[in-house]
Amino acid sequence: MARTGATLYGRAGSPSVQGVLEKMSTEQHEVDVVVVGAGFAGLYLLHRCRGLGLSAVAIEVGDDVGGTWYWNRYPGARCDIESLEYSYSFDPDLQQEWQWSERYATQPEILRYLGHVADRFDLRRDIRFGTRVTGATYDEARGRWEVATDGDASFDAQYVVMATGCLSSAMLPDIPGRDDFEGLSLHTGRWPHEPVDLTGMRVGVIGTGSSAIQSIPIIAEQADHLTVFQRTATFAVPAHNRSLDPDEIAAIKGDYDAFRDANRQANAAFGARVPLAGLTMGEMDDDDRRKALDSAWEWGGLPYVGVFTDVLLDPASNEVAAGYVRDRIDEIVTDPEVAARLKPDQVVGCKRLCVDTGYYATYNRPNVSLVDLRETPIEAIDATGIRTTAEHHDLDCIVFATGFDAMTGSILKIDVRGRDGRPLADAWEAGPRTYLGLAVAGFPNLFTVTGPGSPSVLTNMVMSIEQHVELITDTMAHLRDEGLTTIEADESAQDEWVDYVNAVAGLTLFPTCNSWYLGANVPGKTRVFMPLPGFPGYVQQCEQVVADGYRGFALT
Ligand code: NA7
Repeated sequence: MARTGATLYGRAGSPSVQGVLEKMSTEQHEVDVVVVGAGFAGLYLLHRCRGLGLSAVAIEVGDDVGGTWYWNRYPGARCDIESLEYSYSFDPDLQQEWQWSERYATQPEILRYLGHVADRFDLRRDIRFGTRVTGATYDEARGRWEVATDGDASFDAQYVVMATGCLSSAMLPDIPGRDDFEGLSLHTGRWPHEPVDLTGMRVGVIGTGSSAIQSIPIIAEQADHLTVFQRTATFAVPAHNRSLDPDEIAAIKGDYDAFRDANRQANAAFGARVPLAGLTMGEMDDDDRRKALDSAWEWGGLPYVGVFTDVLLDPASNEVAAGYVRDRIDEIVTDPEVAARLKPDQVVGCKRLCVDTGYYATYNRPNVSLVDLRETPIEAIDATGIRTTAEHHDLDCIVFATGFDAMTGSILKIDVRGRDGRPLADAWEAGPRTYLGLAVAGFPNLFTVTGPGSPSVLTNMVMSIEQHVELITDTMAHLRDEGLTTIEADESAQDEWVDYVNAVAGLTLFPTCNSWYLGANVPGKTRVFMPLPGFPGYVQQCEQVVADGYRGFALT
């Protein structure tokens, strides 16, 4: 079979310094708000700013809207939150008119949806596509941000809002010889836009997180042979994806507001209609536990970790939920040795649960093999494949399903400088520090949407994004109406918030494994549990902060 010799994962790499200098801003634009990114958050920010009479521009590296859904085009890419929930609620007409076709939307369908939103609200005219924000410097004398890009414009703005997404900075592992591979190298999070045909290829997939779990069954159907390189076995619960029933859609759309409100009251802002018992494991007898586990498995997907209310709090409860999945793996996978390797030994839900379609069954195919990197680690990649301590695997294609520098990666790629020219990278050296996941002391008028310290990735992101965008834009309007110009988090409020987030996380089992929630997947990244569990409580705290006259912020 032919080798392409192509290396596609570098597509969105940083421009050269020379390139930046040549393009150095010839035009400077004054706006009220610079929004970084044009995904779910960036689009809604533009719409809200416009509605409030604030001039805003969104700057987006991609050539179109979509954010993470623009880049993650790997085979099988789907959202793990149901489509009727993972969509904007801010416009009644929009949510009525858009027709989702499946229970879990595919990446192309979500991208079409975001394209529709951009057109419907005429947002594209305020988006600079194909442009990367390289720096943002706060000018204390003027109380304004100077925003530099790699394009032909720079911006002078009162506010900068990081709508950069939590999972947008793709991570390539530092494996010796990685760039020597002469076959096709792909990263799931930077998948090419043109179709990739893996037919007849010997494909290696590194990683077994959500992206791998979704793509492996499809790659296995195309490839001549698929070898999966697994470092940590993963828990996957079936999606039971299906076409949406028109009656089901009509029932939800008949009172969409009530459906949204119920979800906002749910701990993770989704799944309110899932028939879970709402009991701890200890409150059920063996029979009821078994029924609850069967029913959660049959329902499928992320709500599985709510099978008992204490799954993420009590190790004994967790072990029962985890053991059930391990038993299912034994039932699905025919080779007992392969089944044993596929069984995770960590806490279920500690790393984000995967939602699969035929993942474990894929290992019953004769053209699929599993390499356990705990037994035989990768030594190197070379021109023709991957060498582990046991053997060399000849490959035509390597798929890096190795994840992201989550939550902080994309923000810290930008040279953000606050008061006294202090880099954000310094302020966050010992891990990200924010107030409410929204603002950073020393960085006035800078906001982060679903930033570290907010519920973000532990929730339905669209609900969290809407809540943040509304809070941020209402705050800007409040300042304007009060004749104020600057808002900044107090250092002491921020310290208290960071301690609070750590304390809440410490009550859970989340800090017990090497997850991207903790930054543990990025070599050298400080281990800090970044998201805050619990959406409704967080929203109440934000509302109280505003009711108390923006407690914890200095408004000047
Ligand atoms: P994830 O969930 O971070 O998964 C990355 C996978 O890659 C995971 O299995 C890692 O193993 C593995 N990995 C990372 N580096 C290496 C190296 N050097 N060698 C071997 N294996 C490695 O990313 P995804 O893109 O799948 O999903 C991210 C989120 O997107 C997901 O949670 C959903 O919210 C959507 P590890 O577990 O670290 O041992």
